[in-house]
Amino acid sequence: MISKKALFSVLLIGLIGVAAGAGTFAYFSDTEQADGMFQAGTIDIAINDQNPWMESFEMIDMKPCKTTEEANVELTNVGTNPALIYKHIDVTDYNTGLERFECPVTNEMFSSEPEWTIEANPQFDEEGNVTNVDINRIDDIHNQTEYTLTIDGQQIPLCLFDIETVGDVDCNWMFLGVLEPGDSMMVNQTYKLSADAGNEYQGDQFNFTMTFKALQTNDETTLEDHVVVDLTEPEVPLKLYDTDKETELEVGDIVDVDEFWDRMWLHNVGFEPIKVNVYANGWSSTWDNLEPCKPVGWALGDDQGVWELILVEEIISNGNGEWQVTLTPVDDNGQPV
Ligand SMILES: [Ca+2]
Ligand SMILES: [Ca+2]
Ligand SMILES: [Ca+2]
Repeated sequence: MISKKALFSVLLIGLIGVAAGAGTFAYFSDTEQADGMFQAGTIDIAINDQNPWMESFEMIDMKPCKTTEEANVELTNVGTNPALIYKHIDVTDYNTGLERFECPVTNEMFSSEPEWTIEANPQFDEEGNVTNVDINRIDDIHNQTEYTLTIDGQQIPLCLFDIETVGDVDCNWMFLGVLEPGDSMMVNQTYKLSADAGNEYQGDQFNFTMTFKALQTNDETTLEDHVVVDLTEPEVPLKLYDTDKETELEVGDIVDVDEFWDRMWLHNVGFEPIKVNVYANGWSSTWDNLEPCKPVGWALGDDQGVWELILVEEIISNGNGEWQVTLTPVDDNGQPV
């Protein structure tokens, strides 16, 4: 049995249906339609035409001042989007490396007798027998390995970021630039054992991994902490430092040289070698080929006690990569003496 209320509803709907069908209108119209597809873009790099990258680098028999090994790679953006390119070196392990010499007291292995002599500090009796050793391993050879980075033929002045050795670059993500789809970037790196590396580094070895990462251009968070390698040539490639590179000097600065001798440093922070002439009250000196990141120092002072203060008067370019630094002795009031 249908209730009264339900019956009323059914009737009302029937009536509306009749009303709608009572008049029919025509309208002009047009519809356009296309098939759609959603696909994510890609971020993908290939290195030296390998994707994935399967190379490894082995640098052996390195000696102070001797060999420079290279790790050169060509990075290609094979994805569909521009990508931020980063590089990372991680020193995973360092140790004594070659084991050719056995400590006569502890039987520990060293690379050579000279290395053992330094690291074991042996004591001898009158017959020349080793009586005691005090072993202190010095195997941090990554801190003695000088590192350079060149991108698309431009050497990067890593000294600007306090990076000189592999130890300095270890664990730093470095931003190398943006790579458009299809474009390539040449990244050349050199590894050289420092001229200061003594016998304690004989045969020593470090292992490392080299990683390149590509990120979306709007990704500011994945590698928030990184060093930006600036590829623009600085307007002034020359920096002048006071004693032991502690303080950078600028035009107008006054250096106290009454401590008899004071050291000053010239530092090329540009990409190309430059020529620098330094003038100081009749004295002059020229550095013909000041390499990037190879600071040179000289002693500045006056043993006759006439110069007490030196004004950095001018740092100017003479054009063609030639720079001039003028230093003027001044009195307490900053007036030339
Ligand atoms: Ca890849
Ligand atoms: Ca060793
Ligand atoms: Ca060692």
